[in-house]
Amino acid sequence: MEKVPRVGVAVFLLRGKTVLLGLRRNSIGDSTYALPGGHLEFGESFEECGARELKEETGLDIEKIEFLTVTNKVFKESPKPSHYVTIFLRAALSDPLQDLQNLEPDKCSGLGWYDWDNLPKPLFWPLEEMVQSGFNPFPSQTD
Ligand code: 8DG
Ligand code: MG
Ligand code: MG
Repeated sequence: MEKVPRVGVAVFLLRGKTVLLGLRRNSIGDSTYALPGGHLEFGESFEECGARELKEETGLDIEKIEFLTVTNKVFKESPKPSHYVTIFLRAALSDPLQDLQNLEPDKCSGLGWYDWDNLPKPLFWPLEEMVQSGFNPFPSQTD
């Protein structure tokens, strides 16, 4: 396959002080905790992609989807190096009582809500870098 950058969309799904993370089973970032998300498909908006990936991976319906930031990363550790421009969104649950389901167990060995102040280790390295840089996905108090 031709070496080209691809577009990823990852979602900080926020519930109270917690965020949804999954333990990845993937050649990129295997056995690290990452945000739900996936590849932008032809014709999609970022928000449509985020909502679709959340539904596919977790069964959850989300709302209040907002753009947060974008990263540009080369993943040299995977068998075939890959390059992603990744769009980060934040969102809320449409209905807080929805069931969380791990619908892609071949790609994820477990999903859970984690306190932002006590994130699990190891985080997927691009996410770890964001956290280390002081990035915070929660709306600021002054909003
Ligand atoms: P798809 O077939 O469902 O479209 O893809 P996927 O298997 O769900 O893709 P993914 O690896 O979950 O996400 C696509 C890429 O986005 C990933 O390989 C690298 C980039 N990415 C980041 N940070 C994060 C993150 O925290 N979570 C996810 N899921 N992807 C991320 O740069
Ligand atoms: Mg996916
Ligand atoms: Mg995914």
